[in-house]
Amino acid sequence: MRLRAIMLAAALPVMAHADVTVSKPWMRFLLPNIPAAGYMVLQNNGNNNEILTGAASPACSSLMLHESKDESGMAMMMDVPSVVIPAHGTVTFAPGGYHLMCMNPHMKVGDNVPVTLTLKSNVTLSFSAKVYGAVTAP
Ligand SMILES: [Cu+2]
Repeated sequence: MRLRAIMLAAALPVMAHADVTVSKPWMRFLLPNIPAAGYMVLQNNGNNNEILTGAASPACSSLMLHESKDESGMAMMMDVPSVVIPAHGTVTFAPGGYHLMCMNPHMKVGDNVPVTLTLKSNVTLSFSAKVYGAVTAP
């Protein structure tokens, strides 16, 4: 029974821990010398705010929390130290907004890249993100 439970868990594309779930994870990869970007939806089903504080992937030399902003017509991108996932709320990482920035990406289109997110509560969320190219996106 125990083995069966483990196999079922491994078959799920997205893992849930604590009260936060990750859905629709994907990466956009262009070229090895251009940072790749990671996107997903974080949902907090709990009664308390959760705070995303970091991300990591073996496919990236570092994986940072970034936010794109449009400042008077200029597309800007900045590091963000943390992202609040409000109680009973969602935060969407999507092109033009929050994203994971993958430095020195080691991946190719079609790969499934392991990603781990860390919450301030020390909970980690591990999942795999499918890699898409410039044109194709889910
Ligand atoms: Cu960025």
